[in-house]
Amino acid sequence: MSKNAELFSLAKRFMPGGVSSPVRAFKSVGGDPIIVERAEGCKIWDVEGKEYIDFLCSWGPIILGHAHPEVVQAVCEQAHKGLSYGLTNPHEITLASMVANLVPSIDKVRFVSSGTEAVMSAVRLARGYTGRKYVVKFEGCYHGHYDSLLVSGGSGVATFGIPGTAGVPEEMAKLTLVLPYNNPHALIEAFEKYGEDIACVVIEPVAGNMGVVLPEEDFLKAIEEQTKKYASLLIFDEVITGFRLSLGGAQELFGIRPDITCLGKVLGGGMPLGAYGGKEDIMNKVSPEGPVYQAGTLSGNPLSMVAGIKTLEVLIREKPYKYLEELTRRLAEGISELLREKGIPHRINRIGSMFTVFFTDQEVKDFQSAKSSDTQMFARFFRALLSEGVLIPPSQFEAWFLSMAHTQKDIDDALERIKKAIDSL
Ligand code: HOZ
Repeated sequence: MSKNAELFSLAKRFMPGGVSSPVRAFKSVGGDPIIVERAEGCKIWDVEGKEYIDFLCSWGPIILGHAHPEVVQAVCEQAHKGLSYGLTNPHEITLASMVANLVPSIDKVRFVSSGTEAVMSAVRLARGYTGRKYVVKFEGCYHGHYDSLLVSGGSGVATFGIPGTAGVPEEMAKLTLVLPYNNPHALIEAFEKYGEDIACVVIEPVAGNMGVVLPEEDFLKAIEEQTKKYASLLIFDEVITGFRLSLGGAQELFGIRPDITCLGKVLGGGMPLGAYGGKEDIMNKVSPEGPVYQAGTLSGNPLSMVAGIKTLEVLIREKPYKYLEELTRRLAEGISELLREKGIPHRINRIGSMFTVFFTDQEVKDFQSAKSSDTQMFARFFRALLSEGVLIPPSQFEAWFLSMAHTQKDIDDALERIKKAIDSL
C-alpha cells in the first residue's frame, strides 16, 4: 500500500471521510487523495515525495506562492510574542486601515476567522440593519456552509450533488430566494414580488464556485439598481476575488460599490482569516457599537493579522496583476490548444489569475450551463494531470489559481505535463 493510501485509510478511522473538508477526499474524481508533506513557491510535495506544480493554491489564498519568505518571517516573529491574546493588538488596526484604504466600498471592517463566518455575519447585519428577512442568492454561488446560503450551492455542494438542505430547517431555507446567475429579468421579477421584504442580495461578483463564471455586463448593474430602489443591501462575497483580481477586488474592476463586502482567502495569506466591512453607518450596527451581535475568541488573531499585512504589503509593492493575468492567459490558451488538437470539446472561462476548464460545447454563463460539463471527462483529466505532477482542484466546480511564484518556465513545464496527460486520456 502506498504511503498516501496508508495514511488516508488511517485518516478515515478518525475523521469523517478522512478529511477536514469534503472535496479533499477526491470522491468525485476517484482515487486516493494525496496527503501533503510541504509546499514552496508554486510546488507542493506529497508524503511520498512526489512533486506537483500547484494550481490549487490552497483554493485561492496563496497568491504570493507557498511559504513566501516575508510572510513566513512575519509569522515566526509574531509567534515568539504569543499566538493569541483575546484582546486587541496593533496589527488589527494596521490591517483594518489597509483594507479600508484598498477596498473602495469599505469604511470599517470586522475580522473573523473564515469566509463562511464573514458571510454569515454580513447576512445577520443586513437583516439587523433593514429589519427584513429574505435573502437573495444565485444558483451555483457558494458562500461557505452557512445554513441560509447552502441552497443550490456551488463548490462541494455542487460537486457531490447535495440538495444543500440536509440539516437546514425548511423554515430557514424558505427565507432564501434562489435566482439564476446572469439573469436580470428573474431578479427584477423577484424584487417586484418580495422587494419590501428583501434584506440583501448576496453574490460572488465573479462566480468561482460553479467553476469560474463571469458576470454579464448588465447583471451586476441591475442588482445594484434593484437593491438601491428597494433599500435592500448588496453584499459582495469577495472571499475569492478580493485582492486576487485587483487590490480593490472585483468591485474596483467593475465600478460597483456594494454595501457590505466579505473577504477571506488572500486576505489571510494562508492563515485562517475572514472579514466583513462596509459603509460606516451600516458597520456601526455591529456590536458593541450597535445591536447586531457577533464575536469570536480567535478573531483578530495576531498570526493571521501579520500574515495578512505582509501579503498585502507585497501585493502593493509588486503590483503583480498584469503579470498574473498574462501568465494565466498563456496557460489557459495552451490548454485550449492541446484539447482542440485532440478534438475534445471544452470552454475555458478566465479572468485575472483564475480560470476553469469546462468539458462542454456550450457557453458557460450560469449554473445550468456549468452543469453541462462532462464531469466524467473532468475526473479522467484530473487523474491524468495528477499522475503527471500537476495539481488542480479535485472538482469541476472550482477555480484554478496562479501565484506570483509561477514563472513562464513553470507554465511551459506544466503545459508539457498537461500534453502528456491529455495524450493519455
Ligand atoms: N472554499 C473552497 C471553495 N472555493 C472550498 C474549500 C474546501 O472545501 O476545502
